[in-house]
Amino acid sequence: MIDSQKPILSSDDDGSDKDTILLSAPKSKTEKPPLYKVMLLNDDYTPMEFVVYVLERFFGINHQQSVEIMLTVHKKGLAVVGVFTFEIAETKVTQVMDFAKQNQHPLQCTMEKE
Ligand code: TYC
Repeated sequence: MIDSQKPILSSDDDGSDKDTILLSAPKSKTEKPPLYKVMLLNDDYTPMEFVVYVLERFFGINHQQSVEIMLTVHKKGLAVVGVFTFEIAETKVTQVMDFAKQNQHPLQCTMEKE
């Protein structure tokens, strides 16, 4: 048999799996980042117009949709107002909470992993 046709066998390549190494699949560079839902919670004191303004100013939602979302929170207790990457979600929550505090409203804004 000519050399180039010889099967290449290492010393422990005996068909057992004692020398098997399991590799995890490499992470794709196009993998999506985890996403976070930002939610507004209802309370009995924050004025409806203030919540509408918050949705317009911090979430870029138009007036009509902001009214609808505010009413959903008012009736159901909470609503998702946007989905963002961690840093952006955290920034929105901080901006809303700071703005509510400045205006002495008890409005609560939270985030949760999707
Ligand atoms: N429930 C409030 C009221 O009757 C309105 C409100 C809506 C408060 C949404 C908070 O996230 C909220 N004035």
